[in-house]
Amino acid sequence: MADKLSDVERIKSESRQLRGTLTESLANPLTGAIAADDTQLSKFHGIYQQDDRDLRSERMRAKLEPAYSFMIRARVPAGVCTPTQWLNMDRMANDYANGTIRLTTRQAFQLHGVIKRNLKASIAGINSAMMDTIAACGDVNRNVMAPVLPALSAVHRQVQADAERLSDHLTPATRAYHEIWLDGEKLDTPDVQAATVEEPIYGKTYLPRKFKTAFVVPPQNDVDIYAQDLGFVAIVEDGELKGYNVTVGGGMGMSHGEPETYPRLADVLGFVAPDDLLAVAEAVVTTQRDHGDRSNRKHARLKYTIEDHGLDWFRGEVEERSGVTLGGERPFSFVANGDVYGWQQDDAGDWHYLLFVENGRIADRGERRLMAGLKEIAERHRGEFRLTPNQNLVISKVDSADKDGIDSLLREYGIENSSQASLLRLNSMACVAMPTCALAMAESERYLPDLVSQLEALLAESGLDDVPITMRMTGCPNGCARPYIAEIGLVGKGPGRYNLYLGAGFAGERLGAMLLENANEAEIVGALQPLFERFAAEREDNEHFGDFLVRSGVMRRVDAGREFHAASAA
Ligand code: SRM
Ligand code: SF4
Repeated sequence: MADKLSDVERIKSESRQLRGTLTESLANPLTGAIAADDTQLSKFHGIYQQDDRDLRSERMRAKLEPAYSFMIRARVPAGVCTPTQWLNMDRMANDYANGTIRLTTRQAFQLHGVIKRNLKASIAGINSAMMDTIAACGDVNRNVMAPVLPALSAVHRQVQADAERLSDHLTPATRAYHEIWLDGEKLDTPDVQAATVEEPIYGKTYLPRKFKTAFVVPPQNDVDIYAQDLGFVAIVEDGELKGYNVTVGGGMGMSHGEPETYPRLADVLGFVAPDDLLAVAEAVVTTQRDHGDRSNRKHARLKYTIEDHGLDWFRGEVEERSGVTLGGERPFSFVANGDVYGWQQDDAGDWHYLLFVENGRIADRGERRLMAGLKEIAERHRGEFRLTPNQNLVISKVDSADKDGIDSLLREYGIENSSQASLLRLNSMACVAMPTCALAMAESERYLPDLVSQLEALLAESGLDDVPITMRMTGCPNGCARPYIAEIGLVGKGPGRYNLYLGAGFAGERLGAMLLENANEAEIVGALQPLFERFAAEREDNEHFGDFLVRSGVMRRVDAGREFHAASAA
């Protein structure tokens, strides 16, 4: 007998294409929360119910319900947004949220702290600037990522257009979003429901779990293609886009103490021509829809479907469903998985400034006034912005005549890269964690900057301050900042306690393994200091920290996710 379906499957199936009782929940004045089932459905609309964890015990003592508020995630396909959209997001953040904007690890915007009575106005406000939040979360394809620097590739525009095309193709068809948030025409009557066709790609119960897609142009792996459920690696020959290597089955999430869950790097499935892209992507999605595990959500991602059935079986399904025979993998290689900072000029003569945004938080802090500075830049800028997959921002398509003006604004607001950051900081990322994330076990965004300061000093002492090292922290093992593919990965275990993972590849092509479990700051710093010293003494030309740790035998090499825990225990 098949295993019992998870409760989220029931909620989706009874939801009438994601409507549930969201309208009633919003209208209920007695609580700042929405109904329990609706908290699952709201995710498909880009909304998470949260509560301020800093205030939890105080509110409990006062016998008050938790300080409920909502996180809203706005999709930005391929990361591109206009200055008008930026200004709109700035306004939403100030009018309805906590006055800051969060740039995410998937090129999207997040607003935190929106209370229930402001939810509808916020979503409508976001949509008023031609941006939406549908499918930013939930068991569907999420924001499709693409590289951000046109200067790095002659085929950039084509790849970006393909990413946007695929994003449109995989967006859910339900009208529930428009009805609930935008006062669209109500289609939710019994007659209309009977006539409503099911979602053409997703069906009645959508996917078994979240699904993530990205495009990349080698040699920069800025989207971390190996962490994606579905990836497209541009193959460029003689300056022409020939097509893509398709990758499948990447993912980061795992649970502490549950070795049957693990981070996994994607495999290359084969090569596809640009014209067949949508058919192949859709076949990957529907294969996962039909074969993904719907009983155990911890085993429901595409990575486990592939582990369980095998890559050859999966390729066969995709070829049969799409009618496309995939070609053999074409050669490619990556040099780094971070961002390339500063000014770059593209082949059309436009300039692009990749701006460091520490942990993606746009806020005014002391001398560094990112929120105010970017607002003024958006008011003057005539090009675009691009959100990067590493929580940074590109001021994009700047005319040569406007470049000095942007530079002086960056200086005036104290936000230019050179004044802010060491190489370690520039290559660091932290997930949100406390106080908003319900799943956080430890601090991340609020703590990483301090730890980086301590490690910067150690690196400088060892003469390593000119060596880029990737470092990522998350408040729990879900891996939202992709820590298992950073050379130094820290994953929250409890308050002030982290697992330390080392030995991953600088281009995100190899997993790290655990060196310390449940370690405090002193133990982490104490373990890294001698390794930095040894690295400085024994480093080969241009060798990266993760590569050194594997070459020197300090850490075991981990390529396959299923070996992750065994390597960590060694
Ligand atoms: Fe994530 C859940 C934040 C990228 C793996 N993630 C969450 C939630 C929504 C917590 C929750 O379910 O209640 C976090 C909200 C925190 C808050 O207060 O804002 C959250 N994830 C984030 C963001 C904002 C981190 C950031 O600092 O930028 C990223 C938003 C991306 C976006 O715009 O869509 C974010 N999350 C990721 C990534 C990275 C990526 O996609 O490249 C991963 C690892 C890749 C992957 O999916 O395997 C990731 N998030 C997870 C997981 C574990 C999934 C799994 O397969 O086990 C969860 C928990 C879950 O789904 O049950 C989760
Ligand atoms: Fe929250 Fe964990 Fe994701 Fe950090 S990694 S944002 S703590 S779910």
